[in-house]
Amino acid sequence: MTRFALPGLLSALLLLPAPAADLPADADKRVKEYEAQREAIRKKADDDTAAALTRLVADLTALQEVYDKAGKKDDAKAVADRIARLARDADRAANVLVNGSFEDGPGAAAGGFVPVPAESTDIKGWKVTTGSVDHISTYWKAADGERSLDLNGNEVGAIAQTFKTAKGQKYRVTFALSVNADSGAEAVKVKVAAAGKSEEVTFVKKEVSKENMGWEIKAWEFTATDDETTLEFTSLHTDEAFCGPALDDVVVAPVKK
Ligand SMILES: [Ca+2]
Ligand SMILES: [Ca+2]
Repeated sequence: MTRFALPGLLSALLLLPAPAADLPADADKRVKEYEAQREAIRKKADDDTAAALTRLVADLTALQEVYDKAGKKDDAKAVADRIARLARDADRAANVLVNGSFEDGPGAAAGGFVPVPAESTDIKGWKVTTGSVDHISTYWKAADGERSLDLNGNEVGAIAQTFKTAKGQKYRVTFALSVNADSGAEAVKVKVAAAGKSEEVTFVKKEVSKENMGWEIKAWEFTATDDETTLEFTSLHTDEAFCGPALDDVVVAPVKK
């Protein structure tokens, strides 16, 4: 073994890439040109894809209205759900939320959930703002990952997260909604609110079980009025104390024009 072979051998043994040799300036300039070009191509592809999605969402929204007016409620609902899923999948990489899927929290308890009271920040990134919520682990199957929420912990609850926003920018909120499988209600409502606007979103209970929660993806938009925005989900289900709307997989991303 010569002394010149040693560094290469060590790199191989340690599975480290051999360091690139310093390039002369003219060659380095040419490589950097290529890298800039590559980034521009990627950005254009991203922008074109986002624009195509925006057109698709507009077309599907128009179709949804047609089905709605024709009284074809199931078709309208199926189209709305697909719009939300397409938007969520496109937005996921740009999610501005921390822990939007509630995976980081108090974790598993004997009963498969942990009640989290008002003022608590035990669910990373979020603050319980009213009543209590349950951080669900094994009690039912999450929409995404292993954890989700019951927005009625031991009573009607609410949870909020504050994040940086660009004033005047439109943001899309998508989230998975269901209902506590133990609920006897025919439907539950949640209020989603941000930047002084809010909407009541309903989940109609059909054949919901702990194994198959029938999660629906909902979409809502708001325009930021400040450089910080608070998004809040509030249970409007006051008929039952312990069973409320189930929430998971919250994604917030700027809407590209
Ligand atoms: Ca989750
Ligand atoms: Ca509960």
